[in-house]
Amino acid sequence: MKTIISCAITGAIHTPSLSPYLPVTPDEIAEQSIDAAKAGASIIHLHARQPNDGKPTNDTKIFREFLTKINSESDAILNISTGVALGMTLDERLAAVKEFQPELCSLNMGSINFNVARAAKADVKWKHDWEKEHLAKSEDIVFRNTFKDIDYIIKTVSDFGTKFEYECYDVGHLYNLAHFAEHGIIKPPFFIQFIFGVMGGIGADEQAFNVMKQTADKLFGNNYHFSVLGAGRHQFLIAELSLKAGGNVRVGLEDNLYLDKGVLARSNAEQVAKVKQIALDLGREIANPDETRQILDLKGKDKTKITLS
Ligand code: KMH
Ligand code: ZN
Repeated sequence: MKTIISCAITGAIHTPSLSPYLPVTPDEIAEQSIDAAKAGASIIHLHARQPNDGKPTNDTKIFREFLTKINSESDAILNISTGVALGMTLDERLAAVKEFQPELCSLNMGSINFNVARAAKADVKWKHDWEKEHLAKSEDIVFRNTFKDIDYIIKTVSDFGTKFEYECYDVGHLYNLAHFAEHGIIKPPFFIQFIFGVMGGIGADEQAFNVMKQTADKLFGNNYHFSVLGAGRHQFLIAELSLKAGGNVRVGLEDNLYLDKGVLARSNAEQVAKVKQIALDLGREIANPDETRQILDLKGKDKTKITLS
């Protein structure tokens, strides 16, 4: 099976002062997405930010600006977050997916205390008032994804034919996913993102990888495809484990600002190029967007509502 590379372009975790290369405006997000696709990513995972200060937003006008631009210049699969940002209501989180009905959207498979408070202690000059507080307060926020919330997102989104990137931060989340599968609420093939190294979830090492993989094999047999995401410095180590085991990978500045120890990535495309080379060196081939659509059984770009108005 060919390798699917996903790239998560900007997210809602990192803040602009942590890296000058984090894309913030719609033009920056579009440009880095197009370049990441050219570098080998077939899936582009997207959040939006306010252009003036980089604060995460669910504003669909801002989403429209970059979604249409990426769509006109790239054939990549656009994947819109339903996590959006800590502290938003479920309906706020679903606004963009409802409006644009993309081929893919994220679905977070459990509640966690997604703690990035350590980053508030970074030795940087903060450009915007909101940044430090945004990071610091995460140690006391539950990223809420109850069974009822998950069910609500599935019911809302399934009418659009949008499929999911199932975000699993710990082993229990795989069992949560199995619950929805067993009740026929979701249908295979399941595209599962194993997430390692987010504080509040499982750690990022080989043993953790094996636990997630073995548990998913037990629960989903041949009915799933896995990808991995290692947060921060764990990104490429975890990617390599997945590639060796026949899996897929997600990189991007959403989850890691660096290319190497102490070296900031100057773009998302740099990280895509690096992971693509690791994959090629391991003898893996890279899936293009249409091959990825086939593997994940996606509805196709023409069936989304990503239009100019
Ligand atoms: N940043 C990832 C660890 C979402 O957008 O719904 C999780 C994520 C969630 O990408
Ligand atoms: Zn995300």
